Amino acid sequence: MLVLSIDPRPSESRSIGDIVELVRKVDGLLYGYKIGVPFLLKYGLEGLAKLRSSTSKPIIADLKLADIGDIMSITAEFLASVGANAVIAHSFVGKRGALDVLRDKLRELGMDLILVASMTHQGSAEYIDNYIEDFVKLALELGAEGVVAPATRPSIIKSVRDIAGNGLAIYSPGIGAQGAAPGTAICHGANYEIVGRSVLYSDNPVRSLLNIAAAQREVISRCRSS
Ligand code: BMP
Repeated sequence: MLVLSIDPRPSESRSIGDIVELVRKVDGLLYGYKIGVPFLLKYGLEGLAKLRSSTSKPIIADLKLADIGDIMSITAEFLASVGANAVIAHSFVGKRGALDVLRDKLRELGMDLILVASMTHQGSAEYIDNYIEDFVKLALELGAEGVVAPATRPSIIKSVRDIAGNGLAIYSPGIGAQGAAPGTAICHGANYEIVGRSVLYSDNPVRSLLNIAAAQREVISRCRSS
């Protein structure tokens, strides 16, 4: 139920080979991986291809696309060419000429669409959070696989789950570096918790991930038995 977000810094001393080695060690603890702009700037599409060949787990390309449909579709083709399984896009660009076009392209490519319903940072309340219900309904209408909702604000996850029913997976970032405790988002209705820097940037990423996975299991078993 954990997704590892691989967001290297520019000063990252690890090569993509080192990342692949880490992936081999932690693969069994994870549902999948999430990469974004920092990964592509650091390791390129070739790096993504290497990540692909090191795991059979889902790889989510989190570029938070927000463009016209044709251009988002071209981006999706690049990502599909190296085996990414899903793409995250912003909901606010709307359906017609944007997300409907992307959705059709992703279907053709055999990839999933994940839309942003709400975000972890405080500024999400300034604009995005006024439209959570619309965004979740849009995700359902488009046949998206899932939405992103913040582990930092579990009550939002609960309302997203209420609107989505079982129609969407909920991916929830914010564990660790942004302060959310492992397991909390899942106890509020999320399917997957996303963790990045508190694992990747720690002195011992494998141990950090093991600790987070154990904490997640404990919190989930407590909330499920209460
Ligand atoms: P970290 O655990 O290092 O805070 O990483 C969280 C990851 O989730 C980052 O890749 C970030 O881009 C992403 N994310 C987020 O933090 N908040 C959101 O609302 C949506 C995200 O995709």
